[in-house]
Amino acid sequence: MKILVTGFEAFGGEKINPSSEVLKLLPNRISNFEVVTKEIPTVFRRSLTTLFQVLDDEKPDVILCIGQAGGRREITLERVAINIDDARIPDNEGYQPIDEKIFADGENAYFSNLPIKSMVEAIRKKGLEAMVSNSAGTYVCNHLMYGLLYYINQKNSKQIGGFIHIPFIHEQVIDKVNVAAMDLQDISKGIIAAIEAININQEDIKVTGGSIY
Ligand code: PCA
Repeated sequence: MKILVTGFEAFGGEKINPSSEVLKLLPNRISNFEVVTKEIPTVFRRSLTTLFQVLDDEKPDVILCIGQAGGRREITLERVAINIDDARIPDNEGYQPIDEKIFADGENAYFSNLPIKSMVEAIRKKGLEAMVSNSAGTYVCNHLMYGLLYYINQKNSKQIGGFIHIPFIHEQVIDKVNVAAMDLQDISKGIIAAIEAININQEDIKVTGGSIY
């Protein structure tokens, strides 16, 4: 079986994006998955043309997209992607959509079909903070996750996929006050544990991932 893991290029004035750095630390095999990686541009339109091209070329069984959520403490497993682009800052090509649908013929939202609860638990077992997130935001990460699930839905494919947001790494917060960060090695340990928890034929575990906001 094959898993595609994607990360994003740096954006918003940062020099690096930990989601791309983590790709370099992944082994070629994780449990029974052959691992393929791809860096995605932090650009609304090109993020999806790039992703769809790799999906067509590699035909992975599982797709795990990763992005940076600066300010979050935990590795977060996204539950849902919504059909809206509402950019707080322009993307890397200067485009800043406000309240635009991603796909006119898409659902309002798609749920991740990864076993997010099992993945959270596996990361926690490594001693790292993890939780379910109920919003991937309205920027390029939500756009990519929505596009991925739209693609799977349109093709009626058996692929499973979803999105993980990761915190800043320590190097990124040296000049920031009171902003959470995680060690890059720990993030990669967490991602590997999350991938090991993916079993295509098994239902997710039933534990709470709820939060008030
Ligand atoms: N994070 C951004 C886009 C690229 C990334 O790594 C986001 O959360 O939308």
